[in-house]
Parts: sequence; C-alpha cells; structure tokens
Amino acid sequence: MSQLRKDFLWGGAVAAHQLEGGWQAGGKGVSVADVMTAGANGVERRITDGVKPGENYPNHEGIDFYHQYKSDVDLFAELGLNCFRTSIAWTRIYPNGDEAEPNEAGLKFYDDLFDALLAKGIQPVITLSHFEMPYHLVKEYGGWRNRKVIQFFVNFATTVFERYKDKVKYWMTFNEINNQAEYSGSFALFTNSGVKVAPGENAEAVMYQAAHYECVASALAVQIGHQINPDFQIGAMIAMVPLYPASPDPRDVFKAERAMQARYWFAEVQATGYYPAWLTKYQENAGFDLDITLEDRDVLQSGKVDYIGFSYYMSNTVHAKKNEPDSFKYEESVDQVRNETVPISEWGWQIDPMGLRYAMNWFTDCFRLRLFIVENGFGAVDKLDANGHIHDDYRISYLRDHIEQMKLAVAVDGVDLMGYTPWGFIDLVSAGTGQMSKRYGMIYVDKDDDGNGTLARSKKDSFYWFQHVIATNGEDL
Ligand code: BGP
Repeated sequence: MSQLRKDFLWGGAVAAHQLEGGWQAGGKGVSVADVMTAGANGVERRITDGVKPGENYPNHEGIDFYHQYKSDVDLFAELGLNCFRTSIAWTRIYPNGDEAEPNEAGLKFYDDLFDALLAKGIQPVITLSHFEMPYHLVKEYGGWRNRKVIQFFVNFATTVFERYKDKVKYWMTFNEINNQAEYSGSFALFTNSGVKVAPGENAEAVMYQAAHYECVASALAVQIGHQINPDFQIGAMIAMVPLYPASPDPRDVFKAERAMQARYWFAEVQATGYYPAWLTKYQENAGFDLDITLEDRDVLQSGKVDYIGFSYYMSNTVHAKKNEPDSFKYEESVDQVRNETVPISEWGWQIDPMGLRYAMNWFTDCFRLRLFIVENGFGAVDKLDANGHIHDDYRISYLRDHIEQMKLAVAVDGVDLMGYTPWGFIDLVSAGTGQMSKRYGMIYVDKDDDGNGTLARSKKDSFYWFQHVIATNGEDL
C-alpha cells in the first residue's frame, strides 16, 4: 500500500546555534545560546551574564557548519534529503536585535547556504527563532516580556522573508513555543523567551505575558509573510509530548486533559486565533494583570498558521494529587509518573512510537491542519568500533518504529502529513545538556564534550538505512 504523498518532504533538522559555530563571524552578535555553558556529568548548563572568560560555551564552535556547510550539503544530498530544516540566527541578521539596518554579511551567508542546498534539489525549511534571540534584547528589554520586542522580531522576519522569498517556501515562527509552559525552571523561559525571572516575581504570569507577545509576533509574521509571497507556508512549531492518564480514575483522566490544555493552548492560539475559554478564565481567577489588547486579538485572528510543525520524542504520564485543587492545575515536576509500559532512554525519555500516532490524530482532530513532523530522534552515546565505524542499530530501530506509526496515522487514520525531518541527523550540540555526547546523528562528527576532535564527518549505519527509506518513499523500512 502506498502510504505517503509523492511529494513527501524527507529531510533532517538542526538549529543554527547548535551546529553553525562562527559565533562572531561576519559581524554576528551574541545570542542567548552563546551565553550558556556546556553541562558536565550531572551538572546542568548555566546561563551566564554575557560571555565570560574561562567558561566552556559549546555553541561558539558548534560543529563549524558555518565554514564547512558546502561539504556537509554534499553529504545531505548523498543521503537523499529533499529538504533541510534549519534556523536563521537572528544575531547574524540583526546582531543586537534592535538595529535599523540588517547586517549584509549575515544575509549573504544564508543566501550562499540556500543556493548550495537548492543546487542539490534540497529545499530549505526555516525556523525564524530557535532558542537564539539576541542577548542584547535580554539585557536591554527583558526579552519577550517587553512588547517592544514584537516590532524587532517583525523587522527581522520581514527582512528575511523579503530576501529569501524566492528560495524558501516553508517557514516556522518559534521553535517549541510551548516549552515555556514548564516555567518553573530558568531554562525553558530563557531559551524560548530570553526571560529571566527576578526573585519574588510570579514566573507563571511572566510566562503568559511573554508567550502572548510571541503569539502576536508570530501572527504578524504570518500576515506579512503571506503578503510578501502568497505561496509561503508558515507553520507553528510545537513540542508535542502526549500526556496520558496514569489510571482510569476520572481524576487522573481529567488531570491528563488539563495537562494537555496547559501545554498545547499555544497551538490553539496559533491555529485558530483564539485563546481557549479555560485559559482566559484561569488567568482571570489567578488575578494576572496581563497586557492582552483587543487589537492583539484581531492580530491573532488575521495571522493563523498554515500548518502545524511539531517535534516528537516521547510521551509522559500524569496523575492527580491526593487533594487536588478544583483547578486541577498541571505541575509537571510533581504530577508526572513513570509509565512502566514503555522503555526509557539513558536520559529518562520514554520511548513510545505509538504516541506519535496518537499525537498526529490529536492535532488533526483539534485543528484540521496539515502536519509536519519536524523533529524526532534518539539521543544516545555512540561508540566507535575498531575500524572507527558506528553501528547504531538502536537509533535505526527507534526511527523505524516511529516511521511505522507515522505511516499508520496517514494510511489508516487519514492524517494529512507533509514531511518528516529527524532531529540532529548530523551530530551537533545538545540543547538540553550543551554536550556533544548526546548524539542523534546519522552523520558522526568527531568532537567530544571538551571540544577535542578533528570535526571530521563519517557515516553511521543509520545513514545507509535512512538513505534507503527515502529512496523508497518510506515503503521499505
Ligand atoms: C528540542 C529542540 C532541539 C533539540 C532537541 C533534542 O527540544 O528543538 O533544539 O536539541 O529537542 O534535545 P536535546 O538536545 O536536549 O537532547
């Protein structure tokens, strides 16, 4: 049975800050990713106040894609990709974020990259903001908590839409915009929104404000993008982690429902232009003083996304507390429980291929939009054999199981799916750990957590496997 569209987009996904390096090349400014240290065994990444001497900042070099992109694109072509998902580093185009004029050297870099891709029949798929806003906007404006940042983002989006309107058709606004629903730690709020929460401040209210401005900025970008080129397809990008009830206890079932709402209202706003009723009520009951104007609501209505892009790595399971308050408010760190029916990765991520089918159905039922799986993959420590090869059968089996479920969602459930771009198909810096050793790649990059290595690229077993999958349009796994 032929299951996937003939023009299915088979690609690989990366983000500028995780592979480009060249953090000061061509006049690039400092981004939030540039001020985050590498984690070490058991020690989390730290956010530093600007770039400090003596710290290890893994994103500064990445895998040096900035200088090596031409030979990398040759490898991507050999793999058989017909699309390549990356982001445009905002700080290459507007180094501080608030300049009046863009930086020509930065624009030229992406012209050259896109030309190299297109020459090989590979379409760029571009995320406008992937955890890399200019650090200057954090220092001077407080990141996305400030309404002024909307205009800076719109300037950036307009500049790149105009410049690449004949080279790029598929866009996404904010990577995993909903990650900040987990606002209690500093990481998600900082990487997504450049927001630092002051002691005594209500992090939840700050998150809702920042996220609202991002949704408005996203809607404005969609509107402007469609004016610049009506053929543009501009999507949301949602981190999808389905949340299952731990038991048939109605309280657990309602908790799971509430948890899904708390994580995925972002998709609703971007896809329908409306805030869900529960959220407006919740914000009102909580007494949050949010700047959400009638004009903003009109903007949200006139800039709905064309498709839902999403990442999928795992599912999670939640249960209700003993004395659950009436709100059944979801608190990720307390409400999650281990789902014993599925295995976990070395990093504790639950491996659940069927959750991908569940997620595809859920999105389709809610929004009736086309879907694009723009991240999926297996982070693992790879070991070289005596000949320097990597036999990553564990990665192949993860990807195979997920693609099988993806095909069922299309062929059996009728989901409209545009494409599939596995994450980090070339090894790169992990966003969560800042380390190289958590690898997702089909292409190995010789570099360790301390920055040692030749940066040489080589093919893992998964490279040849995925090459065949693409060549058969997913028929032969
Ligand atoms: C997503 C991000 C990516 C990527 C991936 C894997 O959340 O969009 O940037 O890094 O997860 O996460 P990690 O690198 O932490 O394993």
